[in-house]
Amino acid sequence: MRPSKNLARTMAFTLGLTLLAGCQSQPTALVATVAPQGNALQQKTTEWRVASVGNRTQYLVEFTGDSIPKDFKKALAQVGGTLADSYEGVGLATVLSSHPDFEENAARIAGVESIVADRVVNWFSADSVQAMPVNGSDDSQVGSSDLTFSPMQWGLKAIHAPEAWTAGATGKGVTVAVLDSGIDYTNPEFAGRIHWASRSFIQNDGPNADNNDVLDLRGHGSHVAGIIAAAADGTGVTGVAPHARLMALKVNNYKGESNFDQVIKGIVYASSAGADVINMSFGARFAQGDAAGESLNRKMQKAVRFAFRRGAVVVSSVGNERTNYDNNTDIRIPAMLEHNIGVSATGPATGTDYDSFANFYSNSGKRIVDLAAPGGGVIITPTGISPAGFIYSTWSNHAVRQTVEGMPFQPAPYFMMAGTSMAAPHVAGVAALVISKRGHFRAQPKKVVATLFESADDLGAAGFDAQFGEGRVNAFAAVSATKPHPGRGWQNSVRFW
Ligand SMILES: [Ca+2]
Ligand SMILES: [Ca+2]
Ligand SMILES: [Ca+2]
Repeated sequence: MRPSKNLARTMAFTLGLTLLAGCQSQPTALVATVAPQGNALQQKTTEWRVASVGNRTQYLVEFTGDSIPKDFKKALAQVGGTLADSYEGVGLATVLSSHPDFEENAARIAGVESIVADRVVNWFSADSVQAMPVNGSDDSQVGSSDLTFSPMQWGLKAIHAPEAWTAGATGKGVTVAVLDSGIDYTNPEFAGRIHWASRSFIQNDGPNADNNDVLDLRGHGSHVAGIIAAAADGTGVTGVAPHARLMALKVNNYKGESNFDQVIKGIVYASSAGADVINMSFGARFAQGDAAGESLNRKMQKAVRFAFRRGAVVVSSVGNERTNYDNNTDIRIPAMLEHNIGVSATGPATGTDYDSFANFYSNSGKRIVDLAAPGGGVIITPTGISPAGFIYSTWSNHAVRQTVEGMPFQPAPYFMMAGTSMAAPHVAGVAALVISKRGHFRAQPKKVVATLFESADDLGAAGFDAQFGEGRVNAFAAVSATKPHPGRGWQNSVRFW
């Protein structure tokens, strides 16, 4: 077991700036964190502790098939275990035991493929960066007194979202599940579009929290949700798919922590409750040779494969450690999972080039990256870092005040950030646009993915490459694609992802 005392000190993104409520155009806090130079981040794996309930250890069981063997509960009791949850059709179960030989004995139960102790991780910890206060914000660029930040939303322009809206694709009728820290549903940006099946899988989240509440006590989930579907109402920000419905599934607490079971529950629940798209802007990294880490990866893979079979398009961020995963054999979850679109980040290095690879922080590697999307860039000016490179979105008015890597977190309706956490929801939003425009693509993730891949704008090295994958997602081209690839058809035109 590894120490957990540092789990809460890390963060999900590389840069941030708060726009406080009621402060009009004057941001009262401008704090950015910048990745250290060199390779300091590259050896970092995610800290963890074994998941437990009271004095019982929590285990994840994988079955040889997708169903639960009929006598499993009884066999479990015989070796000192209790069934906590089972996922029929997925082939997974969560069990508890305090018996010292439980893992060994349970592995011998008929139908059990493998069993592993669950881990609590901080899903944002691999993104840990060094904090640095930055002065010299250009207030004239930070929106106007009516809190309209649309001129700052370069990401929407970069992916040609406005042209997609004009073409009639707005995400209407599509549900996007946001697996994250919850959503601040009190923000008018989400009014009337939070799915009734939204649900929390986190207990005791922060001070005074209602256990069943999906209210976002961190802000990260609300930022992701706003990128996907903030209202096109003339104020604040606009999402990529402003008419999409959001299923808020809280699987990370306000510190960013949870166990694998909670994330698996979120994936299985989302796909069972009818989510068309699932966004996961978080991740964990385990070293090659970490057999339990590899086993947890396989459990998560079963859940993602189930989501695929149920018709959901699964999207995740590839992480902010500035690491090329083609140069290592580490386990990156969920980015490396099959049937999951791994998204790297682009960001402006100057005022107008929106398509630079975000080499300040974005991971790369053909085995994790499928597509690239705006995540935010670092524009260095004589007076500091310009806010023009960030991604603007909603935050949470209920965020718990905490200091993460020297950066103060506080309640706010809007926030600007950078990271692959911001890139993935741009792709999730475009997937929602494609599904809304082409109703017959609903529940056919392969066709949606083929469309996203084939319509992406190729960047960097010609064709599929380690930084941009198939290229930077293009919303207008994606919703305009009307035919399968000539001679190949939808089913064969997509690279296995
Ligand atoms: Ca808005
Ligand atoms: Ca390329
Ligand atoms: Ca993939």
